Amino acid sequence: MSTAIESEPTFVDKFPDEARVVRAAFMSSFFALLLGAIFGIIQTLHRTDVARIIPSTDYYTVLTAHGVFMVISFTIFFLVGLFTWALTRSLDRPLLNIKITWTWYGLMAAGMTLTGISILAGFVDSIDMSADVLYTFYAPLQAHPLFYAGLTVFIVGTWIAGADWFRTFLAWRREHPDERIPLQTFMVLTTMTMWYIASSAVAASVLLFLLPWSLGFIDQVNPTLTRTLFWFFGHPVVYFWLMPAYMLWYTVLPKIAGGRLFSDPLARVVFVLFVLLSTPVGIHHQYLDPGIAEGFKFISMTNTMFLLLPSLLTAFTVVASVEYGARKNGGTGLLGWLTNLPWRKPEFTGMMLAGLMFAAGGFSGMVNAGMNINYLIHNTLWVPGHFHLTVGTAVALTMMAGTYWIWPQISNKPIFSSQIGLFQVVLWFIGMALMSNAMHAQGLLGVPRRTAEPEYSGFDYPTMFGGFEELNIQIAIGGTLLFVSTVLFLGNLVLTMGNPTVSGLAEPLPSPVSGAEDAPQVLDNLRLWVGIALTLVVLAYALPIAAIINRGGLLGPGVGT
Ligand code: HAS
Ligand code: CU
Repeated sequence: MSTAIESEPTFVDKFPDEARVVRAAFMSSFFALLLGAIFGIIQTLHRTDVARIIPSTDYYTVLTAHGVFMVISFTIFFLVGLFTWALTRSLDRPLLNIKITWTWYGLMAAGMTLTGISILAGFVDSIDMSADVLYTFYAPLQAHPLFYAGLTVFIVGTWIAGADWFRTFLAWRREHPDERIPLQTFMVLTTMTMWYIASSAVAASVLLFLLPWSLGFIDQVNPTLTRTLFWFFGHPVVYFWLMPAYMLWYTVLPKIAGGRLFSDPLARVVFVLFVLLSTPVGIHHQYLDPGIAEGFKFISMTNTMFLLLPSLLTAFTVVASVEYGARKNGGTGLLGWLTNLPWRKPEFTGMMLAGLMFAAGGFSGMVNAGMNINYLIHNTLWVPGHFHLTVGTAVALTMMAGTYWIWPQISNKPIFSSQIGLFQVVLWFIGMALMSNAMHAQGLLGVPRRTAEPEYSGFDYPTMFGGFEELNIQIAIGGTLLFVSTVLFLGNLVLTMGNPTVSGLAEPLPSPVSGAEDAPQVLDNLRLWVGIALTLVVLAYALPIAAIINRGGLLGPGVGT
């Protein structure tokens, strides 16, 4: 009895209503992960010709389901859960109105259900509905209106979530006029600022063009325009996935390592740089689009190279913070300190392996970003290799590892098995090392992405070893390990939910070595950053979009012209 009173309260003890929302968001996220994983394994085995349980005509339905459930549903539901936790925790005050919080969660869940139904209906021949447009849903591919309507509702849900957090922050600001914005709240607010700017373009694309076109109100659209609006959103969305992982690396990982964050000001600089630079780079996905002049592509490339900076700063700060923890715990030597880290904890090892993989993913991103080398790898399997390291590992593995740490905080239930957790995160690492390396290599051999039958044997690379077939086997084995790892993660979590509640699980986060007081005030001036960010967006996009509309018309060139 007395220990329960003496021990520090966990998040759920302090904020039971918010904790319920966080758990609901995480469960939606993990349900999507399960669906995404099932389609993932079907697809890996199909493409590599190991097992074909679906007809190749269903391949794009599988690919769309895998992509949408993984990168729109799994990642973003996790984000809203994590941000709700982080904002409430770091402001140390409840959200303004929990009914509003449940409303945005409900909208997101309803929207994603509609979109999911429209995709899955593609498997049922008797239903005249399909949405095989892939997760990059631009024209000329067209989906059933339900797909776009569901996504719209989902995105509106995220907008209300952002408003909920901003309003709660403003209420806190009135109570604490002179305090610095707490770091986690700063991360939430800057990420949402970026999200509002980015998602405005996809909302325009869906509401002005794709939805009316799919409903039959307009006959045609300008594909280059919808592609450009998509990528205006499509690049920053990758940082929307990444920022929850960065939040965990900056604010939780140093604590697990036994130390403290090295520098709060540097973390703020990083998030501000993402607000400024995430959006005016989207054209780096369109280097091969004929409808955009080279000069605009060059500007996008230059901005992209600047955008490497915040991630390189992150590599430095996060590793320095982990090293600080290791040295505090007796670590010595140039690399000897690495042995003084809690490698047995899945939350630690998972995040570190995710970071290590991200270094490789960042390098393949640099290759993508170079205008001339991009021509070599664009539309090849290299690109899925790249994004399975970034979103598929840096983000996904960090989210799983983070769950091992955060779930006890939001439920008062200890993790069922840390050993299974450790095995699971290592399995993910091995599976992804095999799969993504082979994907990169096949990409360099010229194997295309997004095709059900990439059979190259008998052509240029017929050899079993050191060639296409061997790489295929690596992809199949890697993909299978990833599936097993996901099942272990979810199983462990379900068993955790069955654990009895206990007390004493609180893990308060320590303050950074160099704290907010060292950060220049200007960093917290969100209005200034929004102003500069919008200016950069206008500079990068006004002329290309004007040229696209000028040449192709708002709704395409029109029949006969
Ligand atoms: Fe990307 C395509 C360029 C980052 C996701 N990217 C994609 C696609 C996706 C995606 C999904 O320029 C495919 C879209 C489609 O379907 O067509 N990407 C970049 C660049 C970066 C980058 C320059 N991408 C990401 C992130 C993603 C993501 C992050 C998801 C979360 N990407 C491109 C380009 C294309 C592209 C072109 C188009 C390709 C084409 O032609 O289609 C940079 O942001 C990367 C910066 C990262 C680093 C690494 C820093 C290292 C760190 C590790 C720290 C270590 C720790 C642990 C913590 C510079 C931070 C240490 C451990 C120890 C044991 C010591
Ligand atoms: Cu990009």
